[in-house]
Amino acid sequence: MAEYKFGNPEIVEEEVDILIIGGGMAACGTAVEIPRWTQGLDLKIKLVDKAALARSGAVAQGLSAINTYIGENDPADYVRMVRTDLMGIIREDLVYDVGRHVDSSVHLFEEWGLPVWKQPGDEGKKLPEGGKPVRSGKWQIMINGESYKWIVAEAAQNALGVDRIDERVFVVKLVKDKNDPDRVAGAVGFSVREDKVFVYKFKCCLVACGGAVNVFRPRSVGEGTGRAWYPVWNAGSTYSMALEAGAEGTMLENRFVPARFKDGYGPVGAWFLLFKAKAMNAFGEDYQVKNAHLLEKHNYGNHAKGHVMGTCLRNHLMMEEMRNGMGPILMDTPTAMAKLAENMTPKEIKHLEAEAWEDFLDMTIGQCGVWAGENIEPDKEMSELMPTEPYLLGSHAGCAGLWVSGPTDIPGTPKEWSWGYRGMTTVPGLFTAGDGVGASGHKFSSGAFTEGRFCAKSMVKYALDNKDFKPELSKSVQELVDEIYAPVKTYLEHKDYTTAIDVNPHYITPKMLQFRLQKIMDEYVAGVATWYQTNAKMMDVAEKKLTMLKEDSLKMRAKDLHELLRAWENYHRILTAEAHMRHIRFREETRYPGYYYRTDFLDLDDDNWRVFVNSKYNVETNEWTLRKVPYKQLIKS
Ligand code: SFD
Ligand code: AMP
Repeated sequence: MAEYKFGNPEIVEEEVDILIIGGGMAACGTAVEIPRWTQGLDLKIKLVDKAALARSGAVAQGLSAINTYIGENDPADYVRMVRTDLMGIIREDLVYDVGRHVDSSVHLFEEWGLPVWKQPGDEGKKLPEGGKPVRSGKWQIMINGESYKWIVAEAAQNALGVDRIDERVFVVKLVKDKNDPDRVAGAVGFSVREDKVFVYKFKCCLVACGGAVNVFRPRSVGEGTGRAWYPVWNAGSTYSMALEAGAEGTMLENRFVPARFKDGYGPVGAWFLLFKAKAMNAFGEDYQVKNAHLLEKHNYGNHAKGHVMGTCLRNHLMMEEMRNGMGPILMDTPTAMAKLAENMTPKEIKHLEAEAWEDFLDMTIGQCGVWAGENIEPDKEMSELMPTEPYLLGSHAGCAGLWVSGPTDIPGTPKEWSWGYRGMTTVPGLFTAGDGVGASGHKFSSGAFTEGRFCAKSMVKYALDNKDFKPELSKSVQELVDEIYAPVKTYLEHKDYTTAIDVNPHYITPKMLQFRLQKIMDEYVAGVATWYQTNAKMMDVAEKKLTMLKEDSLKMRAKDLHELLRAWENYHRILTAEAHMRHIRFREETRYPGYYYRTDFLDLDDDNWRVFVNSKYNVETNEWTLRKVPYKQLIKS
């Protein structure tokens, strides 16, 4: 086979006013909203996505529910639910802001053609016309969502126009301004299809590249290693690029360990909430009842009362069974379906069966593959549940992310939570949304999109307020290109040293490096290998190993564009992993049992730790600074 030749990239330079980095739910929200604020203005805008907009990000496969729709509920209650779920520490200003605006986003989705399930008699009636949705839970509504991302992306594309979208360009780093080192002025990336480097200059940008997946060793092995619950192609770019640019991170100790249908990673929400299924241990015992007393230990239960049992606490009760050898944990799908079918006609029963399959066909097709491959008929046989490897994210039942400026009109909000433009990080000109925003989980697809809309408005304002700002990059274009293509150079220089392409003392393959990262995180930073347990000593070892890994990452090779992508994804993962480890080590308590345990500080300690943990990274000196930031309750209990 002819060797693929590359290594001398064409350089594409472009100056815009606003750059949108990412093409997921949040970025599409920005794209859709931005024309509303730029009418009659001569602002240049560009959206750049590492993949194809129509199927990029977490919603690539579609979804079967929209998990945040307030409807008849009170946004203040939404804040109470999120606060309880995330163990008492959230930015209530941010969460409330999402709550009061999110429904209008869902109405847009429906207007664009997303089928929202309706109550009998209300079919054909849109939500704003009073059509009552089928709720799976208090906050969630059911959709036929296989084409959810297509629909949203099409609206984004129509709003911006195809010329203002660069697809298949992976952004590697942000570049500071030459004259004002506090602010960002550019971004640099490369095409994953052609030998091309893109250098953008801008007045401001949105970084909305989703959360971080494959930082930890996944449960899936061999050819299934690419399988995960969250999107494998979101590699922590949001966190690493922003942290390197000097943005303050918040709650990066938090993670999400979802309980999922084993091996296929099928979500459980619809089964628990809509189909009313129960989960049990292998001996038929309801572990939530059996282990309820565990909540009294270590003060975990302090935050379990009131509005919802926190997702991590549900995990905690389940994991106790697994640790004690009482597994497998089973989701009783047959009983749930039989109960629902009690008063149904045969035709309705068929429809119910179809819905059970569709829940996964719409968003996690792999789960249907597992059912089909293992001859599991969900109405006849139970399915195993399993807690997955940890993910870092800020939009689902987790709150890792960046510290952003909030709304100004919510009574009691500390002044220092709002420093100018809604959604801007602590770096002037750098905005984020969706998984990027920390301390405000449970936004899901609709909330992420809504946060993107907030940023559209504030970025336009920022661009106009800084009309005379002329971005100049702190590094030359050639320096940036050399940096990005360094793994290619490493490969080309050394490839002939050995006869086996993957074995070479001068380089490491991105795949091997990823294995190393995942092993470190799994074994020392509370991955599945230790049942999510760690302590300060283990993290000291992790620090040493991560430092060496970071050094070695400069020796990653890229024999083609695919490997160049993998190399930079891994680089983003390493920085994200380091932030996560340092935050966990700083927080000397176990705030999220079921997500991770500090075995040296097993108690939840509200007196000392009901605070945000914020961090800053200095890319020049490689130093981290962590600090506590007081939590403030804005919505009364
Ligand atoms: O069932 C770069 N989510 C669910 N949300 C719901 O509302 N309902 C559900 O049913 C949900 N469930 C669910 C969900 C996700 C997944 C994977 C499954 C099931 C299987 C969560 C939402 O999807 C999630 O909250 C939002 O999508 C978050 O939005 P955002 O914009 O923060 O992230 P994104 O959509 O993944 O987009 C990221 C984009 O960035 C691009 N990108 N581009 C350029 N350069 C780089 N370096 C980049 N790195 C990444 C990506 O291509 C993408 O466009 S359930 O479990 O509850
Ligand atoms: P999941 O499918 O697990 O991603 O969850 C989808 C939605 O249902 C999210 O809003 C979850 O918080 C919620 N959810 C999932 N399982 C439960 C449960 N057992 N009790 C309450 N809410 C749940």
